[in-house]
Amino acid sequence: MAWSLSACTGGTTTSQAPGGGTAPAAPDAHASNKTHVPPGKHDDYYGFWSGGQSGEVRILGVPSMRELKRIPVFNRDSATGWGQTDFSKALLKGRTMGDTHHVHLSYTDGTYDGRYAYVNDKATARLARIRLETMETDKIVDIPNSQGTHGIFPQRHKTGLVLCNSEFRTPMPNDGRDMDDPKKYAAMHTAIDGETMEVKWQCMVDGNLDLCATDYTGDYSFACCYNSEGGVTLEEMMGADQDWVWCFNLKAIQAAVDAGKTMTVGTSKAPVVDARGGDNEFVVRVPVPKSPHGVNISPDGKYAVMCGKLSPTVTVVEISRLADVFAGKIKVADAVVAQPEVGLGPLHTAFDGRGNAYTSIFLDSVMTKWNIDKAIRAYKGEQVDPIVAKLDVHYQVGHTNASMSETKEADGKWLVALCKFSKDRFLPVGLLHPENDQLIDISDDKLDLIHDGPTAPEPHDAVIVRKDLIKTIKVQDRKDDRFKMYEEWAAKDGVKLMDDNKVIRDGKKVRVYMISQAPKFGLTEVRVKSGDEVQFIVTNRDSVEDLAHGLCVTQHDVNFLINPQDTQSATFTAGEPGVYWYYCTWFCHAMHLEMRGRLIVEA
Ligand code: RUQ
Ligand code: CUA
Repeated sequence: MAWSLSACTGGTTTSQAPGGGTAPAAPDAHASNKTHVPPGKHDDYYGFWSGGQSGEVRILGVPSMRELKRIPVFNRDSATGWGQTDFSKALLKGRTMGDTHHVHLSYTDGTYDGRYAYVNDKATARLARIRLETMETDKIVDIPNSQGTHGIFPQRHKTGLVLCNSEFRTPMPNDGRDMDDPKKYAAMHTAIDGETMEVKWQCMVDGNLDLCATDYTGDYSFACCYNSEGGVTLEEMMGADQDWVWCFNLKAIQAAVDAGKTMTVGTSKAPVVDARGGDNEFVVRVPVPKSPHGVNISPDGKYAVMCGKLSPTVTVVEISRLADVFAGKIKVADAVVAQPEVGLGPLHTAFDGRGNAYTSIFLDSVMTKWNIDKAIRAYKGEQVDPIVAKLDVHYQVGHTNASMSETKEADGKWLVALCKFSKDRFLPVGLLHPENDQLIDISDDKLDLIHDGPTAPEPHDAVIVRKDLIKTIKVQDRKDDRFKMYEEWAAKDGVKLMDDNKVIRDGKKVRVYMISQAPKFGLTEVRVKSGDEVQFIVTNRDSVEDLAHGLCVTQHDVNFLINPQDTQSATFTAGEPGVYWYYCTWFCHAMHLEMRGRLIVEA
């Protein structure tokens, strides 16, 4: 079979107009009612969207698809000062960009526990954590011996490990050895403790690791390998008709770690279990055609669904059979219980909790709804068609997800199709068009496309979370760990953060402790010398919900947000002699414009 792999030329969508152009699909008359959330009313779901090349995470309301917030993670953010405050700089270690693909929330007993969100950085092999009560990034960890950290997934039985895949194979360690010998390259499946954010162990394999999923019991994790060939060029990577999906035996790996049957690689102290050459006690390879991409677990915990990408099929594994595979009682291929044909270019699968799966089909630009049970019966030879419905989406859909689909509480109300191209769907805005995140009603038998959602590039993935599972706080909790750093500085300088306005000179270092309370800063004049290293440590005494202030020091590239009851700080070098106004950047009061003071820089 031959077809075009390019995003913009192929496709069999019914909305394809003759002559290669595209005609917009007919608008659905009742669509607007379903997605409409009236003024002042809330959405039913939080959507957590990764921000792709922006390095951030975004929160949308579902079904309105209104963007509610952008959470800076790996990027520098002018509004909040992320990437500029002392706290965020310590997390980012001088990096200014990231590439977030997969955001997943922490679990307890198979559903979201409302504590954390985790997100990968493919650009620099990092995992970040966001505290959901504040929606702020609180930890970032470097993943050793890894490049292209792509798929991540937290364990679902409790807040346990977060498994992270390195998509790119490299020499091990990557210190200049074996550079021209790709056969010796390897990849790491890394386990990070979701509470402490420490690397617990790494499991080394010789093929690549793409998307990731965990089961519901804590026994297994899965990783797609599209490059079983170990190729370094496109042609080499596409060579084989069959690749595989790795299934990691987490208990066997933990036992090896506990028994000290590990090594270390490079300068990292993390214990490494060597599972190269699998199948072995640590990992088995489920054969999957061809260059598989997504792997998703059904909400009942029974099945892993693996998408073929260059094969029109998805491969379904019955997870309970894996124990017999690891025990050597059955062959790994015997864990496969279905392989329905769903369309050209299947990438990811969502579930409705009613036994149906929804697979995104990139090349065809469709969503395919299919029934898992019927697919299993068809695989056994029964004459049933597992395909329930297909819906054109616009265009070239990547990820898909449904409301609560990644939990045991999948409720089958909403489905999003995260389309990589919008082509003609919106007003043209220059060379790069927005992506198109389409919202689909799946509450009854048909698939009902009801909303086009333009998004800034490129949210790869999203999860849709019932709103009652998320509880945010209104003012900062001063008992939080994050405040220890400031409290220690203040104690050394004999300063009370909530009460004092004080300038401490320490050689060429000047620490400015200052309070903000609408509409005033605690100091209206600060004197320093040109070339001093100046640190502003600002505590917002206001404890009114949403009463934030910002501190911008003009001409000094400094601006950061201070939320109610928060302390934030930033450090900079005082410039040429002169008067530099500092001012509040968040509209906090009728006298907001007057909320300013002078930084007087003396020669
Ligand atoms: S990937 S379009 Cu980064 Cu999740 Cu599949
Ligand atoms: Cu404080 Cu504006």
